[in-house]
Amino acid sequence: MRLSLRFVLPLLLVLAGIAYAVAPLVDRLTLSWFVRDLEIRSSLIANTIQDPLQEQLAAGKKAKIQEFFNRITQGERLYAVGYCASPTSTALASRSLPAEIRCTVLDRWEQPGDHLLQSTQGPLHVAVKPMVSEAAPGGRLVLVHDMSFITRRSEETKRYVFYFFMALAAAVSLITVIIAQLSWRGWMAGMRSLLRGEGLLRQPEFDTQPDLPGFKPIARDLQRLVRELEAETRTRDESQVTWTPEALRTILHSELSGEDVIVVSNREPYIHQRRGERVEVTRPASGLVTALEPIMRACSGTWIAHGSGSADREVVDKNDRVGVPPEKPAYQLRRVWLSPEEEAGYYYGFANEGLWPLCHIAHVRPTFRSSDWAQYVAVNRKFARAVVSEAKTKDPIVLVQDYHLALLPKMVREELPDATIITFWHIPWPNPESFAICPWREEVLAGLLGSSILGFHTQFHCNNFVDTVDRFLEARVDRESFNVSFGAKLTAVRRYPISIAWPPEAEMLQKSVPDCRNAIRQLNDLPPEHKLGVGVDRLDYTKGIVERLRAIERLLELNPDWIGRFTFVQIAAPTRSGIDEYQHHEAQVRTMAARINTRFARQGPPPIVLKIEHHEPRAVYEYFRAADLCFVSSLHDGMNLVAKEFVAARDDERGVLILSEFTGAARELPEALIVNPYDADQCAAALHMALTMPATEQRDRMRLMRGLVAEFNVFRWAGRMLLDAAAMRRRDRLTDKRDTSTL
Ligand code: ADQ
Repeated sequence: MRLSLRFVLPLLLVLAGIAYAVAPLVDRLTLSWFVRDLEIRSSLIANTIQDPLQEQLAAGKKAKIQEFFNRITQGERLYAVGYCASPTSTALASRSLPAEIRCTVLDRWEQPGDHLLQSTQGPLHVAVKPMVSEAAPGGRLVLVHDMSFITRRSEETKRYVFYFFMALAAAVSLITVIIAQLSWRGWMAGMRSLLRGEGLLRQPEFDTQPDLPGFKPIARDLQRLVRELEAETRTRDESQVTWTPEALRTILHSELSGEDVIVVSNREPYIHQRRGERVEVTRPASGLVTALEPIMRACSGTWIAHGSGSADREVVDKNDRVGVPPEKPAYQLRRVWLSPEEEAGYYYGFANEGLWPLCHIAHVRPTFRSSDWAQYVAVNRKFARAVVSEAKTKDPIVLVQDYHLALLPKMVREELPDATIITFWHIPWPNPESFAICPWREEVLAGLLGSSILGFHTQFHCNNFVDTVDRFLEARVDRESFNVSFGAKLTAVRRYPISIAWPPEAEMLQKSVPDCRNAIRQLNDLPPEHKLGVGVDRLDYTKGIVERLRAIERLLELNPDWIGRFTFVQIAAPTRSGIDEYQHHEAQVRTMAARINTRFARQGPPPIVLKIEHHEPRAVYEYFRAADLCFVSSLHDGMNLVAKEFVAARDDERGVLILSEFTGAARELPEALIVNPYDADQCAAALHMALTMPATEQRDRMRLMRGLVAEFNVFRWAGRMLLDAAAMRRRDRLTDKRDTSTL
C-alpha cells in the first residue's frame, strides 16, 4: 500500500499542477469566444432595430425612442442601448447607459478588439455600430452587454476543469494501483518461489510454456541470478566462519537440530581385533575414515559399516551396535555382517577389481564378473535395509560413502522417499568413454541418481559424471545448475573438496620437529644430517609407488652425490591383498626397492626403506615431521589426504611437498612441486630441487599451503554438504506445505 501511495501522490500532484496551469488558458479562450459572440449579437441587434429606430428618429419622437431602448434592455444580457447623432450630441439612451459612455468618447470602442469596459456595475461589452441617416450622417448606435455572466461562467469552467483533472487523476491512479498490485503480487510470488529454489525444482514447467515467448529465458536468467546470489552469500558467509568442530557442531545444531543423521560406508571407523586374550581397537588407514570421524563426533548419529574385525561381533549389542570412540563414545557404530562370498563378490570383486580400476584409469584393466555384480547388488540391499532399520524418522539425512555403495541411494530412496541422501564419491569419475566399458553402467548411474546430492572432489569429476549420465541415461541434465533430473527425481551434482581436520590433534604435534628428526633417523640408522624423504600410502597401484621409486633411482643416476646422503622411507599399508593385482604390485614394489638398494649400495644407508605395515596416525605424523620432503606420486587420486596431512604436520614451516598433478590436491596446493609421475626425469629434478631448496622458500611455500588447508578443512567439507542438505530440506518442506495448502 505504501508503495502504491508513493506512486499515486506524485501523479496527483502533477495532474493538479497541469490543471492549475490550464485553467487561465481555458478562461482566456472562453472569454474570447463570448466576446466574439457578443460582437455578432450586437451586429444582429443593430440590424434588427435599425429600421424602427430610423423611423422614430425621422419622426423626432425622442421619448418613444428612449422607451423603446428601455424596453429592449429589460432582457438579461443587453444592458444598455444609446444613440449618438453626432460626436458632440447628447446620447439618446436607455436609463441603464453608464455615465462613462458618452457620444464624445465612442471612438474608443469603434476599433476592433478593445470592447471591454470595467464599470462600477461590473465588466461590460461595448459595441458601436454606425446608424447612418440623411438627417444624421455620423449617427452611431451603442450597444452595451453585461459581461458578469461571463465571469460567472469562467469561474464555473475553472471549477469544472479542476474537477475534471481530479477525476482523471483518481481514475488513472486507481487503474494503475490495481494493475501494479496485481503484477507486483505475481512478481513477488514468482521471486519468492525462485529464491526458495522452488523455481529450480519446478524447472521442467518452463519447458511446458512454449506460448510465452521470452518467458523461459527470463526465468532462466532470474534463476542464474538467484544462484549467483546464493553462491555469493555462501562464499561471504563461509569466509566469515572459521571451520572447527565447534563451529560445525553449532551450525549443524542450528540448521539440522533434531535431524536423524546416518553415515553408511563399507569401511568401519573402528575395528575390534582379537589378539590372544585381548581385544585391540584400531583405526584403519583410510582417507574416508580420517575425513568422516570428526563429523560423526560433531553430530552424534549412527555410522553403518561392514564389521570386518575378528572381535567385532564380540563387542556389539543385540542390535549389532557399539558406541565409539571406545574411550569416550560419541556416536553409534552399527555393523553389517557379510559372508566370505558376499565380501569376495561385492568388495574385492565388483568394487575393487571393477569400479576402482575403471575410475582411476591407472592402466590396470577392470574385471567385471556377473557373479560379483550379483553380490554387489545383494550387499547394497543389505546395507540399504540397515539404513531403513536405523532411521528414526521418515526423512533422515543419509551420508553414503563411496563406490562400494553406488546402488544404495536408489534402494534407500525407494523405502524412504523423503530422505535426504548425500552421496560422496571419494575416487575420480572417468570420462564417458572409459566408463562405458562397465556392463552395468546404467544401473550404477541410476543407483547414484537416487541421491539428493552427489559430491565429487573436483569440478572435473562432476563434469565427467554429468557427461556420462547425458550419454547413457534418458535424463535431463542442466549444465548451468549441475542438476540431473532422472525418473522425476532431482540430483544436485556438486564439488566438495575433502580435507583433513584442522588444527591436527595436539598429540600429533606433541613431539618437536627436532625430536622427530632425531628419533626417526636413529630408528632407521641414519646419520643426524642425513636427508630424508617420506611416502605414506596404502599399497595401491594407483598411488604410483613404482613410479616414485623409479624417480628416486633416476635422481641417484643423475645426481650421484645423493647416494648415501639421502634415504626415502616408504610407509605402505597393506591393502586388498586378496586381489591378484595387489599381490603382484606388492611384489613389484619390493623387488624394485631391493634392486635400487643393491644398485646404489656403495656406502652408507640404503636409498630406500620399505615399511609395508600399518602405522598409527601418530607414527605417520612423526615421519612427516622428521622428513625433508614428502613425495605423493599418485597416477590418479580423487584428492589425496597424505599431501594435506604432511602440510598440517609441518608447523615449523619447513619441508617440501612433491605432488602429482593427477591428484585432486594438486588443484588446491599449487605451491607444492607439481610433477607428472610418469616423467621420471622431471620427478628426479623435483627431488633434487626439494633437497636443495633454501629454508626461506620452503617457508614461503609451506605457509601458503598451510593457510589453504587450515581454511578449507574437513569441517568445511562436511559443513558445506550438510548445509546444502539443510537448505534442500527447507525448500522441500516449503514445497510440501505449499502443495498441501493448495489441495
Ligand atoms: P585413499 O585412497 O585411502 O582415500 P588418501 O586420501 O591418501 O587415500 O588417504 C589415506 C589415509 O590413510 C591418510 O589419512 C593416511 O595418513 C593414511 N595412511 C596411508 N598409509 C598409511 C599407513 N601405512 N599407515 C597408517 N595410515 C596410513 C580415498 C581416495 C582419495 C581421497 C580419500 C578421501 O582414494 O583420493 O583423498 O579417499 O576422500
